[in-house]
Amino acid sequence: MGVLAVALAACGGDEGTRQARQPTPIDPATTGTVEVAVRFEGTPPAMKPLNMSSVAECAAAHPTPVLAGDALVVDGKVENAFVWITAGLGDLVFAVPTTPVVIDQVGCLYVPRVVGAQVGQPVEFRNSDAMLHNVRGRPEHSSGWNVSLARQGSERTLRVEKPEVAISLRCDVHPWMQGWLGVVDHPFFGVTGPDGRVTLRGVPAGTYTVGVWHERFGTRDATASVTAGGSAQVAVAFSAAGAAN
Ligand SMILES: [Cu+2]
Repeated sequence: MGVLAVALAACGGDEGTRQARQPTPIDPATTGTVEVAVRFEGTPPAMKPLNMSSVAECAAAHPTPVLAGDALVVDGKVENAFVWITAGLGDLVFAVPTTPVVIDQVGCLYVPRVVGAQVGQPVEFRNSDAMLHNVRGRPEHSSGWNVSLARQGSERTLRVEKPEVAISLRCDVHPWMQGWLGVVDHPFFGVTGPDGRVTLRGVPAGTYTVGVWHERFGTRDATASVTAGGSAQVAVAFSAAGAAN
């Protein structure tokens, strides 16, 4: 029995070591911000109306037609683009937030549609609908999942092990449901709002590559040079030539 106890303790120790990596101390006075503006040049592609007629309770949740939500552009400002630092952070280690990122299911839609999380951060799937949903995630670099949220108020929390932008979220019951989860190993990420903008705060002074991902428009890279107390402006544009239809 003594041998078994030692073996189990060793396993637990390995796990603990990885999670106990000490965050690199960063003096806030040495950091700046990156302000990213994402635009679409030209006429954005149309969004198809979702056909929920096969499931009456989903259709009943929407008195007016619902568009797919996969190409939200107003006055050239792109909503729901995922923005993150893709290179330049070197060996810096960052604390993993314990506050969960919440992805709800409301009216047979993911809310929000596009969301970011850090590696190891709790990601909570919630069902606010009165009907069953499942959430199927098939990342390429981490373990996949298929969780069932049978009742209103059901919730399930998981953690993604490796960075990946972006992981597709689907529901087998309602084939129009589509969400996206961007996972990175640092805190410098965000999703553009209706103003097409994301602000990354507390970025150590340095030069970085900033990635922008959009589910239909593709990806773009830009360079940002951050100075202590400064604000680096980054403008990224998609165009009709690069958009998937
Ligand atoms: Cu569903």
